[in-house]
Amino acid sequence: MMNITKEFDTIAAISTPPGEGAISIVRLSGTEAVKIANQISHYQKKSLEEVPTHTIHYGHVKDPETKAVLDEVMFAVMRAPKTFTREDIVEINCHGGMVVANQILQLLLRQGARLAEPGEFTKRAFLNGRMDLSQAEAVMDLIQAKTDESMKLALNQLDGKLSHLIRELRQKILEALAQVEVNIDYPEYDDVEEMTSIILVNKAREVQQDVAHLLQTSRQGKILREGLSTAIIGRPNVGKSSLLNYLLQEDKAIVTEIAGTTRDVIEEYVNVRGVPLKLVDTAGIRETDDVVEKIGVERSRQAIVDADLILLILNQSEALTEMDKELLTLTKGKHRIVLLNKVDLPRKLEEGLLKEYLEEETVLPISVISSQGIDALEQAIKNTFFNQETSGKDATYLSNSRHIGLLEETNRALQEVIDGIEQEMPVDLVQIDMTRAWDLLGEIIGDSVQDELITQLFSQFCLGK
Ligand SMILES: Nc1nc2c(ncn2[C@@H]2O[C@H](COP(=O)(O)OP(=O)(O)OP(=O)(O)O)[C@@H](O)[C@H]2O)c(=O)[nH]1
Ligand SMILES: [Mg+2]
Repeated sequence: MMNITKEFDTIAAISTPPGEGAISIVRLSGTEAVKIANQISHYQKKSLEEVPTHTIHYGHVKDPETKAVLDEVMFAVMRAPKTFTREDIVEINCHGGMVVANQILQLLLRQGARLAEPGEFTKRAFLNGRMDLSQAEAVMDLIQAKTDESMKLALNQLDGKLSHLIRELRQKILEALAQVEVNIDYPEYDDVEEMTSIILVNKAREVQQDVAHLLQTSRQGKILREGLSTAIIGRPNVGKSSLLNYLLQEDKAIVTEIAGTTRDVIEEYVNVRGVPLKLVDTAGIRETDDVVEKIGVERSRQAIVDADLILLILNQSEALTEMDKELLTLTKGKHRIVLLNKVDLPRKLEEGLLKEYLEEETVLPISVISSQGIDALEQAIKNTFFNQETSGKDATYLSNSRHIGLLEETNRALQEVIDGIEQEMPVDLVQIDMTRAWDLLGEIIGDSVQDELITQLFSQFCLGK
């Protein structure tokens, strides 16, 4: 990790999202940041170059050429190194709306700043040793976080929890490798080869266990990040779209008493008790000659295949139909919750008949119209994935697919160490795999990554971050 702040040119960007807002922030970072900001400031008391660091100042932005005043603003001046990028930073809080912010940005560019690339501020924070790669990725996750839980997860990572764990694992591997070197250099004992093998295999097993444990958390982590893909399935008219609307608390999907209302899948994100769901409303599944509906039905069947969780709706005010039975069979073995909707109406569904198709899943009587049973449904959704109360605070969930991929590779490299020793391969060959495991872990925190990867990763950020 580099500790010395490098000298880069001064970059500028609008850091707030495009669109309407009370304020926008234009940010500058680099050695010339304060100087450039000062050139466009009309600030009565003194020059921005003389103000103490980490202070905020009321003033105006003025075009140095035309002398026209553009906006009334606040200048926040933060000197290196205690800043996000470890460089000098000036943030100009101007009035909301893109016009003003853009004009200020143009002025800064004319004074010598360069337009920042997406993610370049965070990239500098990384290059200047302010954070490691997994922390930089957490910044991106934080921006994209869909729920409180995923935000906590990202914050944890930003805090360096994952990095800390990875460093510990690397340290363990390093110690084993060092021990091997010592043994090879000083072969005072006859059994040195055997001793070395034991050290390597034990360490490999130990680290492999930790890696496996981390990988186990990745399923939850991915859900927290990307949303649990949840398909609402059932024959026409059972109330699928009604349930989607209820959970979203808005009339997103069209609901009518006509069977076959929904023709295509509708996807929406919703947060149910901290679990982000990617909720998929589907066309009611039935035999149909209607061309459009037929395609919809085909997509519904695909949604069953793709879903992490299925909410299978039956209409309990009607007898079980052949299609219900087919759907019960089709979704068997998947994570599913069976919902008996319309309990506000008299029951016609035969309990005994239904039982034949059930396994251990949760079956809930609900009524979307009278809100009955929805609480229980929300709880059941939560329980399906978190057996106990989740606390983003002390959980280190792995959520980033790059990290997951690297840990899986690490796992394989460690397995090769173990297999190699068992097959009595020469120690120096086994050592190569052990070193590879160390390198792979290093890639997670950015200790051994190539430049292209870094460029590619940071380009996924939004502008101004
Ligand atoms: N009585 C009663 N009616 C309901 C309930 N839930 C939904 N409905 C009604 O059932 C009808 C069909 O609802 P939808 O939500 O459109 O059903 P769907 O499953 O999406 O139907 P398709 O899109 O045709 O597959 C509408 O008239 C709803 O008002 C309920 O809990 N009780
Ligand atoms: Mg519908």
